[in-house]
Amino acid sequence: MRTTKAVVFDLDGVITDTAKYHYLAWKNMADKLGIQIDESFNEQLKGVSRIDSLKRILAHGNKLDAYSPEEIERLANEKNEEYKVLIEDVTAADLLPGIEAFLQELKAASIKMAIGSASKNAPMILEKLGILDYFEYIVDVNHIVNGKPAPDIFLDAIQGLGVKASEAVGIEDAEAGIEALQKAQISSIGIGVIGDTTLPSTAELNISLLS
Ligand code: B16
Ligand code: MG
Repeated sequence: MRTTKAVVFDLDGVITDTAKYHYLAWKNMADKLGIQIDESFNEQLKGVSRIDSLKRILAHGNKLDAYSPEEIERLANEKNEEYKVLIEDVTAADLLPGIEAFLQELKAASIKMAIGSASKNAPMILEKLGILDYFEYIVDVNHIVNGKPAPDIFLDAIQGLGVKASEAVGIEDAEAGIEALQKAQISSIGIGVIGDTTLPSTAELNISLLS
């Protein structure tokens, strides 16, 4: 008898690779602000909210104190407008390997599914990918005070699904996300990052990994 009743998915890096578009938009913003960022710095932004990502970029350029909260909000919106243009053409072809088959497998086994993403664009991206209907609950980060690595996003996800932490498994690609799962006492599958179970890619996801 399986004890896992629910799976909570991160979005970016687990279901689709939008990280490259986040990076492009942040890189353009950083260039405008006269701050150098590269792909290795970008690793720190994975799973981190839009505003916190911008603050990390400003801090990296020693410019955090140079901007008011209103200016930070405006710059974050500007980045998001460019990001939305970059993801305009996302389709089901952009699902990461094995994801659709895994979703079908979980659905057939009546395992509940939720999205625990830091992205405010999550519902729109899921719609473009054609997989919105698999998910019984999508965390609305507009109502979450503390983003990853705080446990709040994942605690909201299991509450939304009506399951206990011990009955859920979370899938994450970012260190901040694995830390959030640990704090929520939800066991983790790490994709390219160390979790309770660690996989090199989404292609290895399958139902037999769930206890
Ligand atoms: P948005 P995840 C995260 O998604 C991304 O990894 C992170 O780079 C991004 O800043 C964050 O969403 C917020 O996204 O600007 O669309 O609200 O990995 O938690 O699915
Ligand atoms: Mg992610």
